[in-house]
Amino acid sequence: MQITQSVPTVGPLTQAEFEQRFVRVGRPVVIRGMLERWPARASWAAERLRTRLGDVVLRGKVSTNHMHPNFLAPSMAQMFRTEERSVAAWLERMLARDSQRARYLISGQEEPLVNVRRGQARQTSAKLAALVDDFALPPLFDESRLYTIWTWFSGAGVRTWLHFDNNGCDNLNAQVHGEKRCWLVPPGQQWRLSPFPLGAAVPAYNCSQVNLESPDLAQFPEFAQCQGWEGRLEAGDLLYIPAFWYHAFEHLGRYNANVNFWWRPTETRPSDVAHRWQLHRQCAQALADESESDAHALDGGRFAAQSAAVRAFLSRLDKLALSRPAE
Ligand SMILES: O=C(O)CCC(=O)C(=O)O
Repeated sequence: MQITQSVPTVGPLTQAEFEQRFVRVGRPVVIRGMLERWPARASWAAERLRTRLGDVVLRGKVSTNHMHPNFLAPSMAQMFRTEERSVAAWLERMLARDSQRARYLISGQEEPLVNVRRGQARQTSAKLAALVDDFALPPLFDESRLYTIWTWFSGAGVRTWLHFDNNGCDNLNAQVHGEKRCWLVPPGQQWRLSPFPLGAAVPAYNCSQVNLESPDLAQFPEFAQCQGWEGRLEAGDLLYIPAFWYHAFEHLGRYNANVNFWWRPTETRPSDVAHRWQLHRQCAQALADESESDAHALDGGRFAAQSAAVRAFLSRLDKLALSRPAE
């Protein structure tokens, strides 16, 4: 991948400025200086978290190496393995002195902090409820559009795999402690990223098959021409990831704590990724008659249960969605 742009860093913004300069045009940005008053900047330090939540048992991710998920692992069970242990035990593993520490990641996928579903009251995790008073919703989007809030805790060396958020939402990711490097890829570049095909055995249709850290260009030659953005998040920064941008992170701090906010955009900006996501959702709904699938469920699995004919049809549509755009 070629890095053609750096994610710009700006100072505090009003909602109107943010909307006009970044959301409307779907451009990423790092916003600095808007989290100064958050108690979490002190109270989510590893030691304080251990004191406050040490005995709370949480489910978290366990990779075979530092990649989350590690799509190079030989089985799906290893790619998506999770385990339960106390927060104190997770922190001990994440802060260990050896490289094993990068095998562990706590994310909201297993325990969302807050969920808001259409027409329903806000649901807060009973286990993590103590954390909700430690931050404020960034005053950059309408609260009525909030979809979900997740927390993320990790040690040094973790890398999350290149993916787009399959909830269709805009995302503000707050770096509370530590540091991260991020890579963002605009939706128009999707055809160069070779996402896992719809209806395939690995249901992660929102993840690239390419290992960003060591791309196999013989298998994915188009990736060499892919044009991406790179950015850096320091403690106190807020990263805006527009809906349908692919993104991946490298966790640089010895201890990293983040909270991120997804909200439903007022309108879906048209893009290759959005169209393919809509195709997936419509097929999923038609097949399973679901009202609203879970935000990050890797729900392609349900296609695998369908007949070979349905899967072949989906895969033909998907090839069209992923083909090289006309010049
Ligand atoms: O922090 C990370 O590694 C992943 C964050 C992410 O994927 C997100 O905010 O959507």
